[in-house]
Amino acid sequence: MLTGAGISAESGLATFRASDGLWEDHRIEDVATPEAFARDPGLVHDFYNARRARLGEVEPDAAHRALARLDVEWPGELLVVTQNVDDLHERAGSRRLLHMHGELRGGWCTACNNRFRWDGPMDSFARCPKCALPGLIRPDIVWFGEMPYEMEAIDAALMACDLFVAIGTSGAVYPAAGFVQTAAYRGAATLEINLEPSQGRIFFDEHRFGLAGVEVPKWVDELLTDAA
Ligand code: BV8
Repeated sequence: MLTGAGISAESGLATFRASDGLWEDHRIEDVATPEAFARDPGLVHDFYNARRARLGEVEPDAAHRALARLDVEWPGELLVVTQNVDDLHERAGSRRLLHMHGELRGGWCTACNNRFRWDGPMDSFARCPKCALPGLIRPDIVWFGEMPYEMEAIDAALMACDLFVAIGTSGAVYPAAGFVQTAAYRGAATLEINLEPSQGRIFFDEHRFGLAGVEVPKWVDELLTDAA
């Protein structure tokens, strides 16, 4: 399963490409690339500090909770790969979860390579909890041009899955946007649950259009009823 910003929209977190999207306030190049961070670390820290602070103001929605129920009750293999850097899936209770683009509550020391939890604001003077060097930590977020995390585990899951479901993603960013093609090529069934058709619409066998908070609980109910 692959989730994107649309699954957190009803929790109140901005998506990237909607009119209220984050990118509207900033050009991607100005905040979500290593070059942007090298050019203006303060701007990038501010961008992520605002989003990290927002996490304390929102709750998981019905779609996150439905996937957490599936995590508990589904008898077979299951993996949620999220492109989201929020913590709403885990706060809803999902355990079999991978953050392929990192996490807002994560920090990374570019001096000693230590990765650590970081809940408060981060700035250019903050010290690494391990090596204590100042000014060399960054958000543990995968920026454009950087390799997403856990790609081996994700590829293994794509090669083994019988069903691939994308929820709340526009299919605009790779390699995530290509996962459906890998799954479909191998003969897995493919389902898209989204407000509108994504850029990868032609690769999905089935579509359920509507709010994730409505469509995902319905789908999980059906899946668990059929599996019973
Ligand atoms: C890499 C963390 C290589 C940051 C993110 C040209 C062609 C193809 C590819 C490229 C290209 N040029 C460059 C590339 C590669 C590039 C890329 O894909 N660029 C795009 C713009 C073309 N990709 C990369 O750089 C990736 N790395 O390729 O590395 C490499 C190889 C070897 C060694 C080293 C490097 C890294 C990409 C990761 C970037 N980081 N996130 C942060 O969060 O700040 S990406 C970020 O944007 C998200 O994580 C997510 O992936 C993407 C946003 O997409 P969505 O989540 O889908 O959100 P969006 O708003 O777009 O859509 C929401 C959907 O939900 C909509 O469809 C909407 O209708 C729907 N919706 C809304 N509300 C609801 C709803 N649905 C249901 N219910 C609702 N209520």
